[in-house]
Amino acid sequence: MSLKIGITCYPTVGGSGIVATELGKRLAEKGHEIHFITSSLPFRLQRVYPNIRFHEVKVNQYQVFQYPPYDLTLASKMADVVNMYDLDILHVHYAIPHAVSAALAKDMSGGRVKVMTTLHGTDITVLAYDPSLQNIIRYGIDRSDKVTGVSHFLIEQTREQLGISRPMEPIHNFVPPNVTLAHDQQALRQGYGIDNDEDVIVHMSNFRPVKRVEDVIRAFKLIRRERKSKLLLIGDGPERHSLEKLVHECSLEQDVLFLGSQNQIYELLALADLMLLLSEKESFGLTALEAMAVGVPVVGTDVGGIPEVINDRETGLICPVYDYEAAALAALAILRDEAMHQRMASAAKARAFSKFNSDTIVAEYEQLYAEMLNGY
Ligand code: GMT
Repeated sequence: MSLKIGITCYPTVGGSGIVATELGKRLAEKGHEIHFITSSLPFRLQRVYPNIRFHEVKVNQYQVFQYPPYDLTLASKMADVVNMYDLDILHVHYAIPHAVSAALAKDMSGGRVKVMTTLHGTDITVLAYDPSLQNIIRYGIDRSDKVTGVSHFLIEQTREQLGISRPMEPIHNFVPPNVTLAHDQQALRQGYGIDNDEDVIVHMSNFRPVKRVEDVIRAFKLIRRERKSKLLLIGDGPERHSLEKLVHECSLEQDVLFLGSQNQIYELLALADLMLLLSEKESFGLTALEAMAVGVPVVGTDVGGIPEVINDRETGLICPVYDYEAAALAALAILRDEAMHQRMASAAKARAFSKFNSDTIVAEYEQLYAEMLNGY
């Protein structure tokens, strides 16, 4: 059955926006009518889909408002779109404000539309610790018809942190069933000045303090002592300047490449022999999965949902958070042993496609949509 689905997310760079956009695209390909109700066009949309519409949420600035009321404008826009296009479902990504705006929109539009909220992480692992926000997050979750979280860890955390007992379903993030690379990888390596005998380590994030990119650079410094290698840093964010300073202090300018935010991430990830993801908080770790999808093993920390993505000793290695020396040793163990590296690279790709394949995961969402519409 073809459904009319409104999707709201943070459309700028970030895992939750990527997952929401990719989900919208897959659902559109399966014949559903998708309406993105967001503050700007989701950045991963990239091509035209006749059955995807975009509804921009624009907050007008009136002097009377000390703070622009984005949440209310969003709710009002959601209600408009529900009424105008007769939506079956509002699927919102991130509890606040999106789940709360959706609850209001549902009330405003007569209560028929169903609301699904997908929790992604910082809405729970950071914001739910703030007493001034706990009630509103709990409200958004309780008023949703279905709630999903991107890892078992996140569901547990939500229960513990907010004392929520309602059913919540873990649905993991996903990657496409096959990733095709457009560029000649050898030419790309040369373009970046990577010699044939060099290892390539990659890290990709939004360079926020929780990502511990500093640990990535310190671990790389230790790896670099033993092996000729380059570190590709993909992404941008508040710590970039201080990280560039750190690279300078470590005299690593020749070997650490800041690539900034990028769109063609699979082309870049595929250049790497290994990914480092050393976060102190991570409800899932989409970047690790994206690396695995192109056969790159990952050294990740033992936090949040990372161990649900990386199978320790099979598709990479798990090391203690804040211990960049342990991360460097783990990376060296993989890089030194060609057979182990090959085995982990193949296992990473196989796991990405068997367990986190978009076909399977999107079908899980569709199953929940059907249950929700049937009143389960
Ligand atoms: O990690 C971030 O800072 C961005 C954040 C977001 O809201 O997009 O990512 C969260 O959602 C991603 C997609 O589900 C997950 O892969 C990330 O692990 C999660 N981030 C955190 O939990 C810190």
